[in-house]
Amino acid sequence: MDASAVRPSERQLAWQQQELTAFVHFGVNTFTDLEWGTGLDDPAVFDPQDLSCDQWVRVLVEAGFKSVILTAKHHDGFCLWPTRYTTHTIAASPSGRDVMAELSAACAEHGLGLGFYLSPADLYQEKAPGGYYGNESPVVASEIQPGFTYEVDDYNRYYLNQLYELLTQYGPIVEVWLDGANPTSTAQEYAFDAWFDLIRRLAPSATIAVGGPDVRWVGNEDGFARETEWSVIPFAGGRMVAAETAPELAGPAELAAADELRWYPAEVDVSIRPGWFYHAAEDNAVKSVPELLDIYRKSVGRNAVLLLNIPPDRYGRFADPDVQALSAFGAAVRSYYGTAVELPGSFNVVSLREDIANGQQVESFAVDALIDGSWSEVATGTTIGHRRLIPLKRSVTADAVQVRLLATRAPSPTVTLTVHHDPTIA
Ligand code: FUL
Repeated sequence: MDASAVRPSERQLAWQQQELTAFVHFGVNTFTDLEWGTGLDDPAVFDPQDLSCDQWVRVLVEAGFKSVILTAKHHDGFCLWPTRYTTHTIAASPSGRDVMAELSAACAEHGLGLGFYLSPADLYQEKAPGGYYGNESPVVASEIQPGFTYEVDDYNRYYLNQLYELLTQYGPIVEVWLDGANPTSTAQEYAFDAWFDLIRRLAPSATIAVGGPDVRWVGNEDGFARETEWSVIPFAGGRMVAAETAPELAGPAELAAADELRWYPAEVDVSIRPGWFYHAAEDNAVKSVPELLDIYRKSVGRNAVLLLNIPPDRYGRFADPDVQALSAFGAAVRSYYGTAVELPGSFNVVSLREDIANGQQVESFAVDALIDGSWSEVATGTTIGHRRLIPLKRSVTADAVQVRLLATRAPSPTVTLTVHHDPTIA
């Protein structure tokens, strides 16, 4: 197998080029102060008095985000759109406002991509009388819509119906996020093949992330990718050779054990606050700009996409500390990482990029700086991929820089080197 020959699909390439995507966790938990709802939460608690998806989207666009993924349904099963298939939705809440529709309109107006999280685990369907989750119903031919017939049980029919609504009623969808967590151990098979088929047919350019074939979970929720982060991933028997959380996914041992290689890039999901949902008690724990920039270097700067969660508060708005942090983070990214230092000059970050349309080829590299007439090595690293950012121990003043490719999978890949100054690095 030739790892140098593996290429991203068009949808994976477009996804990676976004670099910054936003997550929005919003739902009954916002009002009950929980991270995981019970499933029997009263829809009446969902009562944002000043809901403004427009505010979320304006803040995100200004901060440089390219798309947003809403928890249309979290594990508790409460739906933020008025689905026809359960009454456990915003339609039973005091305002009845369709959050998916309002977010979709704001995204269309401001040019932000829209994605959704539709939790496979569903505690309402598991616990409510007559619920479908784990009800041991038979697998039967089920017509979701004309032309969309699948052999599935009750819960998978419910899930496919909801996917159909979300993919057809809210404009173009760029990413579908299939979380793997399950708060209980109730047995329920997921008909992934049917789900993926429906998503591909209704939204061919949408990535199917985390539980899906296009984008993999990086393996932690703390905001960092690996120092060596490959997008070319070894598979055997249809599964990744190493666990998603393993320290190494695509080293020589994993490659040797593979019967297939796939382009399967990493996404780094992390929250701007300790929790995924809003809790007033965490208003003082919003990540600072230096922390966010550290996450940026360790995610976008390690060949991943950053999926940063910003949870709206009980009014239905991003809270002030989050707005301030996001706006300062966006300005810092533009100024420190969007603009290169011209040499001669001083810098404390080196940035390398491979053109991943041609695959991921660099296995190791070194960067040298021309200081007072002689070259000295200032940074070394392994993989590059879409972008690699390496902070230096101290600032360097140089006349020129050069990259040396020490090991590559294909001859002479094109690598772009720039240098940057980030004053927040201690
Ligand atoms: C996890 C979930 O259990 C959390 O509540 C959150 O949604 C996170 C992004 O994924 O698996």
